[in-house]
Amino acid sequence: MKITEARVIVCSPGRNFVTLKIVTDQGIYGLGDATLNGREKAVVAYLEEHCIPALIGMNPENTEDIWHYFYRGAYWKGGPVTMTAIAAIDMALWDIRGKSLNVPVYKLLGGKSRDRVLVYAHANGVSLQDAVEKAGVEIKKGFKAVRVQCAVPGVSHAYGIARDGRSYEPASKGLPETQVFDTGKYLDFIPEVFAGLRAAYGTDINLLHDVHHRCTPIEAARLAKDLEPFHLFWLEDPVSGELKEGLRLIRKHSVTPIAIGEVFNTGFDFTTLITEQLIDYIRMPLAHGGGITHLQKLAAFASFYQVRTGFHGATDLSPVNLAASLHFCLAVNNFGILEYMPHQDVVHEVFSINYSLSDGHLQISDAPGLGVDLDEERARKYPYAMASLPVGRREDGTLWYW
Ligand code: KDG
Ligand code: MG
Repeated sequence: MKITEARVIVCSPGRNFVTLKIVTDQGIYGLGDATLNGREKAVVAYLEEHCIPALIGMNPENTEDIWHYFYRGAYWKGGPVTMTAIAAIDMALWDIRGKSLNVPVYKLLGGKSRDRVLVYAHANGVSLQDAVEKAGVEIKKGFKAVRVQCAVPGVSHAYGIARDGRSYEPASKGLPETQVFDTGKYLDFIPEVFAGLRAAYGTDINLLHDVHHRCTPIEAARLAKDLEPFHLFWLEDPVSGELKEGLRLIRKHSVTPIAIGEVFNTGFDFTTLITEQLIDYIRMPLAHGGGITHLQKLAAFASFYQVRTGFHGATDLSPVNLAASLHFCLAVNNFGILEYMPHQDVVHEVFSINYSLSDGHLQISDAPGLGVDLDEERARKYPYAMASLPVGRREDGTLWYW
């Protein structure tokens, strides 16, 4: 088999998505998600200028060699743009492999380790009472796990909370908007939210919370310790991704499980965290972490240390990434949980999907390959529009983590 063509499709049904389509001489094509929220065009250029010309003529069955060609062969290894491009190539090649063998991708990754994939829903409250009620709505829908974010009294805008009652979407059109954060108020308030949730719903429901890189190590240690009585499923990104040593301080003070890595992009970002047992869940998604080929290795390595997967799955990752994640999560033994934020209906005008939700779990059909498709004609109706993630500032104006 030979790759005869590859093209990048950029569209914006409700939000921007970048998709790589690789076509073979046998008429089979594969899709890969190349969306990097707020930096979409950088990945488009990387793919079009540097990867696609080299892909033409390659045998798409050689996924391992092709992965190393684009990773090691580039000399400039790692980074979100490079690794998103490599991930899209890798995902598309696994899609082709599944289609050419007429099997769903999970059967090529070891078959089913479980029947369905546990996902977590989102509850974003504008007040403590609203957060408790919103979590209740998700629990009623059948979710077994809910991530809860809450606006902090006295802080003008908090991470995860949509301003106008719409569902939360991380990026907004144009240049970044500014959000303000006050660590002291946040640290005092969040334990109250989880006390309220446990009082309302007891201990059966799995609760998660995303700190979104905003605490210093000692602040994060305090939060993890204060949240201990409420037995979170995980506390996510308690410190910034660059400050990996900060996780040591958290571990010294608390047994709250820790998830990190939605902004990491290679397995090398995780090796010390895993061998030192500083984390419990890997957040790096297939789409930003080099795809199935690389995450398979990281998951296998993590399994020796009983660290599990908990992939990022916000709406800025396309249905192609979600389908690939479902195949992966069905197959891998050390799966933990998968984030699930439903895409707007308009997304499914462009992407046809083969997964469905019931009882707090996602299931995927046995369609060959990844099983999702993209209608290029409909995609053209939704042209790219620049959008950005917010920037964070402290109340005195100092630029801070978002
Ligand atoms: O693109 C960035 C968003 O997906 C991210 O901010 C969402 O933190 C996030 C999460 O956990 O889903
Ligand atoms: Mg997050």
